[in-house]
Amino acid sequence: MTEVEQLVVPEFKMSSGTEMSVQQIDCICRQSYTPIIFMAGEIGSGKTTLIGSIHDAFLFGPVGEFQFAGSRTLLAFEERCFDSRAKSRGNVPETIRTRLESGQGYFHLAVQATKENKRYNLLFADMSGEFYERSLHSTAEISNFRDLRRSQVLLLLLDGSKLAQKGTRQTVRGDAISFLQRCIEQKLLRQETSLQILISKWDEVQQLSVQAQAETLAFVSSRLNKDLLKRQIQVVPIASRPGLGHPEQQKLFGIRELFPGWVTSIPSALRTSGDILMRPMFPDTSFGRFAGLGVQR
Ligand SMILES: Nc1nc2c(ncn2[C@@H]2O[C@H](COP(=O)(O)OP(=O)(O)O)[C@@H](O)[C@H]2O)c(=O)[nH]1
Ligand SMILES: [Mg+2]
Repeated sequence: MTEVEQLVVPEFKMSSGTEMSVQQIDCICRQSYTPIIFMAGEIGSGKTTLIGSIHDAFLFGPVGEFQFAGSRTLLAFEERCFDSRAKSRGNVPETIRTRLESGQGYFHLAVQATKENKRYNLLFADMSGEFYERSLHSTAEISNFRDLRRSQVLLLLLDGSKLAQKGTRQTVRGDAISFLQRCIEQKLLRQETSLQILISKWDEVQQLSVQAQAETLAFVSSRLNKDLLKRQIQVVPIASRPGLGHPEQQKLFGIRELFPGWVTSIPSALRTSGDILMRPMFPDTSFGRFAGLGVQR
């Protein structure tokens, strides 16, 4: 072996592990279909804790029928849940605030379905709460949400502890309605994007009477519904990281049921109504047989 040959080192491409920008996610989206789960909500509504807790749960084992299969943003995930974990050994769990300058960062997760041995990619967009709040005061600011147009799911997080109180609930619901109406007017929220209203910190609402819990749910659903927004809406109570005193299995309360739907949501470009795209154009050739195996829902 010559001296030059000895010096040749194989080239490895390593990702930095930090949050990804919208330009950086294109390489993931080109490789395989990748649903984008877009998170919006005021500062402190629990967006960052939600993704941090999903990552945390995968460190301990599968989530439902999915197991962790990799991430290009491991460092970012770790950063988000480190503080939260450390504080949860104290009294109240606490998560670091998403910095405004980071604006909207993407988090990548690859999971493997244990039953069908199939790998899925998905991306979470964590939108700084400052942008949500600014968009309520200025129509121009809603343009910061333009990437919502390419998302399969919009998670709008509303702080459950504020919704449970009569003094604050009107503002939280009113802001949510204004935000959604602006997104619809600006054609950022497409009809095919699933809209899920997540009532966060449900562990705090659960400390109230059963009647107060039902009232909180009814208060949200009475305005945030199909009649007003002309589209299907799911309203789901969640607790990503319940406070101390709640059993371990209550972690990801409400999210475990939603997660499979996020993983398998199909971008509109791949969705077909009827079998037009799926029907083999050349049924007798190998190409035709391949085309016949198209995506089905
Ligand atoms: N009790 C409780 N607190 C939570 C939960 N999820 C988030 N929080 C707390 O709410 C605060 C704001 O959360 P964060 O994720 O930073 O909100 P963001 O600004 O929307 O990203 C933090 O102190 C979290 O620890 C939850 O499920 N239960
Ligand atoms: Mg945040």
